[in-house]
Formats: sequence, C-alpha cells, structure tokens
Amino acid sequence: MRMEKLIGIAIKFDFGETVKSIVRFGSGHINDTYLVDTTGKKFILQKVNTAIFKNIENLTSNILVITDHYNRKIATADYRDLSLKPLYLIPCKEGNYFFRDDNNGCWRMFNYIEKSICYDRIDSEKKAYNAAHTFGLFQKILSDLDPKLIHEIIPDFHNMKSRYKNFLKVVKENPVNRLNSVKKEVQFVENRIAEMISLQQLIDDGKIPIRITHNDTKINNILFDENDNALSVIDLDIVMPGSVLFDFGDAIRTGAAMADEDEQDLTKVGIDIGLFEAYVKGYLYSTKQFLVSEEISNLAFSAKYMTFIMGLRFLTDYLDGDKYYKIHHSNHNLHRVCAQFRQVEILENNFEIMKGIVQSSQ
Ligand code: ADP
Ligand code: GN1
Ligand code: MG
Repeated sequence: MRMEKLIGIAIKFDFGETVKSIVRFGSGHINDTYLVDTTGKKFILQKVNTAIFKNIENLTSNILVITDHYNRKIATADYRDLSLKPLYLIPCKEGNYFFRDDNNGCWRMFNYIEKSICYDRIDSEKKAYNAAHTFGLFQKILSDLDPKLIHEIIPDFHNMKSRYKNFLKVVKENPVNRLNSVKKEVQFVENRIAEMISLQQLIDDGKIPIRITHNDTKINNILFDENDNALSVIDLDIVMPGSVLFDFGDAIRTGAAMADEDEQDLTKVGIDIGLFEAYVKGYLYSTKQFLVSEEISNLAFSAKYMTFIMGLRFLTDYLDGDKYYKIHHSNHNLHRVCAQFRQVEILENNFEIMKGIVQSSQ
C-alpha cells in the first residue's frame, strides 16, 4: 500500500506524534502488519484480516478486556519484577479502537514493545524456558477472567473433528483439482486421524477442562529482549475458550523445531529435545498448581496434535486454492504440509522420550 495512504490511516489514531516512516513488519500469516516510526515512540499498525475476523467489534472488545486484565495484573507485586511489558490498543481520534477505511478495511494500532525481538524459531534453552513460563503465566493471569466477557471469535478453532470434517469436504469437492498431487498426504491424515480425535474426545467428554487460552502460541507470537527474557505475548486475536494443550502443543511445534514451518529440505526437520525439556520445565513452573492430571499426561501428545492439525489446515487450504493463509509462492501451503507432517513423524519417533521428560519434570 502507498505510503501516503498508510500515513493517512495512521494519523486517524491518537498517538500524539508526527509519523516519520511506515514499513511492512513481521512474518504473521493473517493480518497486514506495519511498523510506524514517529518523532516519539514506535507503533504497530495492523490491517485486520476481516475475511477471517468477520466481527471487528467482538474482536476489539476481546482485546480490550484481555489487555486491561493482563496489564493490571502484571503491574501487581506477583508479576512486577518480571520483564513483562503492557500491550494495549491505541484509540482512534474519534474514540473507537479501530478505524474503517473507504474500502471497508479495518485498521488498529498497538503500542510497539520497545527493544523487542521476534523469532520464527529459537535456538536457546533460556528462550524456550522463558517463553514457556510466560505463556503459562498468560494462562494463569486469564484464569480468573469472567469467560462471559470473551467472545468465541472462531468456534471449534482447534477442534480436530471439525477440522477433519472441513478437510473431507474439500477433498470431496476438489475445487482446484489438486487432489491427485496430494494422495500421499491425504493418506497420512487417514492413518492418524482416529488417534488425533481421541484427544478431542477427552475435551468433549469434559476430562480436559476448557479455559481461556491464547490459541496461537507460535513462537513468533511472543517477544523477547536481547537477554532472552520474554517481554510480551502478542497476537491476541483468538484468545478465547480452549485447552491449555493447544497452547503447549503449538509452542512446541515451532519453539522446539529445528527447521522452519515451511522448510523444503525435509532432512532438516526435527525436534530439539533440549528445547522441549526447557519448555516443559518453564511451562510447568508457572502452571503446575492449576493443571489437572489429564492435562499434564497429554502434554507430549499435544505437540503431535497441534503439529498434525496445522498440517491438516495447510493441506485443506492447499486443496481449497490457498484462500486462508498468506502464501509467498505457489505450493507454499504444500511445503508447509510436508514440513509439518515430517515433524509429526519425528514427534512420533521421540514420543516416549518426550513423555519421560514430562513425567520427570513434575
Ligand atoms: P498475525 O496475526 O498476522 O500473525 P501479529 O499480531 O502476530 O499478526 O503481528 C505480526 C508480527 O508483528 C509479529 O510476529 C511481531 O513480529 C510483530 N508485532 C506485532 N505486534 C507487535 C508489538 N506490539 N510490538 C512489537 N512487534 C509486534
Ligand atoms: C496463523 O497469525 P499467525 O501467523 O500468528 C494462524 C494460526 C496457525 C499459524 C500457522 C488466526 O498464525 O492458527 O497456527 O498461522 N492464525 C489464525 O503458522 O488462523
Ligand atoms: Mg502472529
């Protein structure tokens, strides 16, 4: 988008400075994110993906409720000494917390977390431990938030039964004629779906509780400082009812991975057991008091579940003609599928070791 247009949008927000520059920022798959540099602080300007987030009022209301609760808590004695920084929406000059442009595009602005570093992959146990500890604290902090205040932004988001149903529909319809090229991947899904659904069944049966969870704990949704301390959990769009296992599993999927989510050289795909162990320790340190035994005993499995469900979602999108995720080249979704499914195999090969680590870390 042209700079003048971006500046025109940025100045709708009440940040009280003059804009110096606006550049594309980050590697998220969903929203369009820009870094706004000003004569004072920096800000994050985002064009919200309204094809996915259809109700901007509910989305904004959730973020306001969550950040208000979170920012108040991290300022209290229990959290004050940690490295956590507040995250908040900047209001528009007209009072709302989002701005609708002439083309019905929806924009919002956050404070920029100063001196933050964002990683698509991490390489140190300190980062893994601190990310885990912080994602765990995030769940703990939200545990006394009234669930009635939170809208369910995308129902059944990590529900394996409904993701599988969507997949079967697109396999049947084969809208862009790609089915023939992914026979092997479809078989991969069929071979594992019953095992994967067994975790969803525990949730449906009430054996695994529903809590307010982040639901998008990819490692690039947490920001670090230069000493590997966690500064902030970001990307709050789908904070809503879910299982803590979704958050644990998705963080392992990316935070203990040895290759990028879309790595084409599958020999590079792997799990770093040292990072996994650090993550387990950091996570249990902040959550052990409130997790129930069914949650703890399924932590290792959740890594397989979340890696599989991402592969399934990428495959569904590939078969559907790449409508959901941002792609940077044709077949990008397919590369993601192959890397995720290879990672599932690696997690299967390491499953007993991972379970042992969880057991001995309690
Ligand atoms: P998406 O939903 O597209 O993933 P995110 O909200 O995760 O969007 O933002 C994309 C990227 O922008 C993040 O991964 C991070 O690099 C950067 N980012 C987002 N919000 C902030 C912030 N408040 N401070 C610093 N960086 C941010
Ligand atoms: C998306 O928004 P981002 O890039 O952090 C997606 C997640 C997937 C992830 C896969 C709302 O996350 O569910 O895990 O891509 N977010 C949404 O990389 O669908
Ligand atoms: Mg993100």
